[in-house]
Amino acid sequence: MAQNADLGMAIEGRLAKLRSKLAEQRLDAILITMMDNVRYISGFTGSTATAIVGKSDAVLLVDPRYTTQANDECRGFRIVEYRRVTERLPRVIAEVEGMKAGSLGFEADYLPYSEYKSLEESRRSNISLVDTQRIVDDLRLIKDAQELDAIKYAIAISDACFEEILVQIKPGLMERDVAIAIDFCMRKHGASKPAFDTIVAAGPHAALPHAQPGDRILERGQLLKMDFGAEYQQYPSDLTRTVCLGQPDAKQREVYNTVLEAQLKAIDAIRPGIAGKDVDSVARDHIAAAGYGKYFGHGLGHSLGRGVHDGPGLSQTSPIILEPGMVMTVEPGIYIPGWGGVRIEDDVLVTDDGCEILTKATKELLAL
Ligand SMILES: [Mn+2]
Repeated sequence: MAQNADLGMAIEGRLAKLRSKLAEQRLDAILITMMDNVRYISGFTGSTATAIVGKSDAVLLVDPRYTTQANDECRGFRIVEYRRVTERLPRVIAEVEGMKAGSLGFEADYLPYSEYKSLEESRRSNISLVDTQRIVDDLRLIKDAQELDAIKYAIAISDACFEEILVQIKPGLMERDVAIAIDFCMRKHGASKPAFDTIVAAGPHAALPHAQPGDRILERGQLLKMDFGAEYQQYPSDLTRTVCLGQPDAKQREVYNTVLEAQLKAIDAIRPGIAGKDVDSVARDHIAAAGYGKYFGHGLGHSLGRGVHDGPGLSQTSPIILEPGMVMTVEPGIYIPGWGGVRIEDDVLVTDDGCEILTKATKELLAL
């Protein structure tokens, strides 16, 4: 797949932002080993590569499987082929512009020890190694136009599949029949693959937030929770809906409405400048006030990007302050052991003055 003009422009923008971060942190270059970061900065779509970005230089090291592909996909990068990365890396670094006696940042959370050891050789040529954290990861929190296009397309695929799947769901099917149908539908609509393992959980099984679809038979009167996403051009969507097989009873209605109200309130609070943990509190307080506080154990949402769980999001432990261009999932849930569970999840883009709900699938409590 040749690199299109939009992606080429996006890569230029990402490199410019990264270089200004390097200048801020007085680094002459950075070694990027985390694959999602490598793909983000270079446009490479393969499984293995290492990037080095300097003040004017950008190098991508690949093994022979990927030389042709990298030359095609990563126009702004010099492509270097290696047999053993630990042998090639120190030599390549020494050749990078300005690295004769410079400081090289590396990703402390993602550099294999064997590669770190090979880098220590480069100390002999007066290169100092500086451990960094989240330089590229933090750039990735704010999506550019190319990324948003891919995310929106992925969301359109999962939205379409939710609607198509509804007519197929009926008592007597197994959870995994529904999961297979969802995955097939997403591929048919252009997804390169499911963005993560599809969750379909019926009745009491839905009390497990991350249940695996199995042989359980769907029965009339059960709630059915489905959490799935499409991957499109390496970006995911993430959608959860809970439906009822037949008419919901009073408790099912009450739990569903509590989750929905919590979700709508939280979405309403999303705007630039608010802390991720405060958005989480809005939903959590609502669920607690309804008496279900102890049944909402997980965080309200996560950053959605090249990875499905793509960095800190909306939770009590998140350090994040929302900024325009971030994409967050908003997914409160109530999970009652022995009874079942409800989760409702949308993907939301933080805008200049609030947010835009990117997910369009209905949130009405459907009785199938
Ligand atoms: Mn999610």
